[in-house]
Amino acid sequence: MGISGFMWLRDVVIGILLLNGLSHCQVANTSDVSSLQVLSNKVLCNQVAYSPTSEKMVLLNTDASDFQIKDQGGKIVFTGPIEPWMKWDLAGDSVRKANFSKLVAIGQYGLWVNDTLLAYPIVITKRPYETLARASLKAFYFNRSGIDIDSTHGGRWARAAGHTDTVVYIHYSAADKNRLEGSSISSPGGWYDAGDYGKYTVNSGISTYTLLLSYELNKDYHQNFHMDIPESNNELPDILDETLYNLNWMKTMQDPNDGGVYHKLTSLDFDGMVMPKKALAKRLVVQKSTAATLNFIATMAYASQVLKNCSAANSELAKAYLSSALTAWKWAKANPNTYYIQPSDVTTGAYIDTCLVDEWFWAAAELYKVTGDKLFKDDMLMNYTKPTTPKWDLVGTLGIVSILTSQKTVEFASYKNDFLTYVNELLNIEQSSAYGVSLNQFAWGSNSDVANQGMLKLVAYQLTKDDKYKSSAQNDLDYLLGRNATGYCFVTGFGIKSPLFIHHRPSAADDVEAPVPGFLVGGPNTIALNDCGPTVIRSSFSAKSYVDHQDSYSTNEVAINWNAPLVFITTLIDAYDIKHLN
Ligand code: 9MR
Ligand code: 9MR
Repeated sequence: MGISGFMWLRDVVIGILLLNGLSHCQVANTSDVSSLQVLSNKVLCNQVAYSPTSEKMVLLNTDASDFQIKDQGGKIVFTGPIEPWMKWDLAGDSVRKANFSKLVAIGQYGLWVNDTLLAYPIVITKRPYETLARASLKAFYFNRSGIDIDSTHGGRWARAAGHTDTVVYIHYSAADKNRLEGSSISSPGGWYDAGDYGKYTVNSGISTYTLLLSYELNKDYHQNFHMDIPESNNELPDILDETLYNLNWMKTMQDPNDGGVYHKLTSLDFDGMVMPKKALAKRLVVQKSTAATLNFIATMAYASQVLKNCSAANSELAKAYLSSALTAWKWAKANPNTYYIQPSDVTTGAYIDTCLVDEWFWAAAELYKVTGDKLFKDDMLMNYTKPTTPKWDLVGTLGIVSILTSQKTVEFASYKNDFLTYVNELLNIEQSSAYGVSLNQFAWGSNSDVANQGMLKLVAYQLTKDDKYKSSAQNDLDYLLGRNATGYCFVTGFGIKSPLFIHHRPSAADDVEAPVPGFLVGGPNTIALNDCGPTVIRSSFSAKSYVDHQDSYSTNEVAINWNAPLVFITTLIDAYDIKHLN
């Protein structure tokens, strides 16, 4: 394409900006045409990119009958009909689908309706998610506690270490004859949970497991996948190095005297919005709990198996993780109802879960898989429940996925049927949804539900090789990258309209304008409508109830359990895209 094409595009875009005053336009630098970006509020679309072969669907708010895709020279390369209006009660509005999956030529395009440019650029490219996959895993590195993020690896977001956690006190709720109140242990490393500086065992479990699963189902890809972390030059894949940083911390959360696992390691109250180095409140481990112990067992047992099968990994470590899981199991059996109760002097995240059937199943499934001991199988059978979308307090499906992707799958033939039935239900919801997504309720961290549904669909694709599952996962990714009722691309550093003011202490307190990149924000929900005080009004429609405001911890925080399924789906889709190229 010649320079005149670019000139043409620039003139048109500037003209439109002046005449129509489109509400969501950004023109980064009009002298550099390649950085032009246009996003009208009449379109909701994936703002990152599509691969040539993927589904390509956007949502429009227009009465026109058709739309056009034009290349940078102004040539119409695709015309298609706009589908009828469909209402989404959760968003309180109606939209129309426009599909251009048949356009497969690589390029940067404009989306036009009635001679008006609504979105530019719509990108079709090889490996559209390579950078995003890398950034979403790198976010874990940025959230490491107790380590300097140096400028070689952290770039603009380099920062000094905080929370070395080599002296962590035993809270009275955690005290016993072996470890007295006020005595101390060492519990270094691990990731900060989220926008706060706590380290919570329960949420660490699902996050760590999800990254291990990403490795396990996509080994060849991860073998060559580097995200430039201090360990990138060793023999282990980066995703395992990153995961070990947290696993080794988790291991310290177990009391070696009895095998029980502390629920969390935090200060008594949330820190202010300061850098890690400036957050100096004393840190404590708080109460052992059955939930934390079961999450610990499942994660350690799974990790031991993954490491055992990885020749570059330390086999002694694999054994140590299994042995920790087995002693923790004894504690859990002896203390099956030790639910976490937030002590009155502690106000950090509670992660309370009082229904542990799913945790029992998951822990037993992982132990059965790795030991083959029938005792664990009995516990699995006793605690099996039908699949659901995984969450930090709903983990049974993780055990099901582990079984289905292992050699033990033949022994549990009905699981596959149950699993696919559930994923097919998700596909049915997506098919009949105005916004083309399976999500039909908005909880805290709604974006992670979308990402976890995408993960289940990709597991279904791995099991069946039926393309419908992959297309549906692409729809989930499109939702996260902008085709949602807020118009935001929900991953920091990506897209035309992206969160800038996340509830993330380092992003808030550093002197870099841009937030730490690669983080998926929690997303819309109506649970804490007033988290920014009375002056910030959020939509009462849950799908739209999101605000890019630093105080909106209920919609604009980031968290390891939300990023982990994003890593899973972006790395696996990127791996499929590589296969397609070969
Ligand atoms: O910063 C805290 C965030 O990490 C938690 O997810 C959230 C909910 O537990 O709480 C945030 O802390 C807020 C507290 O709950 C209420 N007062 C304001 C705090 C900081 O914004
Ligand atoms: O993800 C958690 C969500 O399901 C709960 O409703 C919410 C309030 O208890 O807490 C969320 O978890 C937060 C945790 O308590 C502290 N760190 C930040 C987590 C994400 O907001």
